[in-house]
Amino acid sequence: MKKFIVVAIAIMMVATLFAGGKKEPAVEAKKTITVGYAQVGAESDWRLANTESFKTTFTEANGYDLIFVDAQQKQENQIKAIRNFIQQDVDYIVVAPVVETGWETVLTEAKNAKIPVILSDRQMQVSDDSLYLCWVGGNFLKEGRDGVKWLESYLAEKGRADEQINIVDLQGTIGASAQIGRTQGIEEGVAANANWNLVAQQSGDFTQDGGQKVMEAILKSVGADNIDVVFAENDNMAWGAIDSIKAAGKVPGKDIIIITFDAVHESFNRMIAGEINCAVECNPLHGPRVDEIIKTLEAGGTVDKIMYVTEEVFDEKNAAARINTRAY
Ligand code: GZL
Repeated sequence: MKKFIVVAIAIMMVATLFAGGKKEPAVEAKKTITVGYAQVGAESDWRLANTESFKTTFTEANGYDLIFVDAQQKQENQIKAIRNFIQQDVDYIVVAPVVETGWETVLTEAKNAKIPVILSDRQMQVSDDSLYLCWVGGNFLKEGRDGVKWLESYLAEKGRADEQINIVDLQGTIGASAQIGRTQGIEEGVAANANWNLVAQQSGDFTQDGGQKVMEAILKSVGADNIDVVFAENDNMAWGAIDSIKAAGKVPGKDIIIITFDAVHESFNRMIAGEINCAVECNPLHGPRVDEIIKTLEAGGTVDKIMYVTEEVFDEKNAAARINTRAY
């Protein structure tokens, strides 16, 4: 019996040795995906949150090598960045196009180099939409319409539905999707309400300084007493406009209704403080969305051409309840 056990143990040891010595299949090293990202700039708090969302998603740990370029709101810088990405033969090019037109040539160069282009945030107008793979972002026309809907119900609630309402539209960067869509929504609202008058419309380029300076000039030309509502096509312009409104001796949120777009954290603070009446959300957290698109493609899947993100409307009534649920 003992002999048998000894032999059995010897056989097990030899088997283990061979099993242990079996050539393990080489574990394929995970491929690092190189992504070139041509960002608009750093013009607003929304943009900073958008950039942060990409930088915290496209990390080495998540399998990426991110080449990030801040184009300082200049299309020629974005085009130069895209050409550099092509030269570096990146796996994907991601662009948040500062304006919608002027991209055909450089997108054709990317197509010829067989590098897929993913659009995030703003859109491009191209004759051949095969020049980009897909787009993910906010529905800017709906945002504009939602702001108008909110104003209609707010005025009705205050018994001002039939009053003459003088409106200022502080536009974003002219030609940017967010400006085109929000402006259209606002202009539709003015056309649909005979007692609404668009007394001034000018671009503040999505910056706080731009909002402050343009609003200051409009207050002088139109007269602070002749303005009932300001639509600011992003938060930073709203905050700048509020400084000018205060300097003109008016109370923002009371004397002049303020409706803004983006709804970043600071605008929640200002809604709670009563300076902003309504903030229409435009969600900037596109990093994980683009990551999911790329991972789907890498796994051989397909993605929709146009993907809108869901967005809400916040105002002085729900801001306090929602501020702590906000991620940016
Ligand atoms: C909207 C984005 C706009 C924001 C601004 O998706 O393109 O650009 O509304 C930002 O704050 O500057």
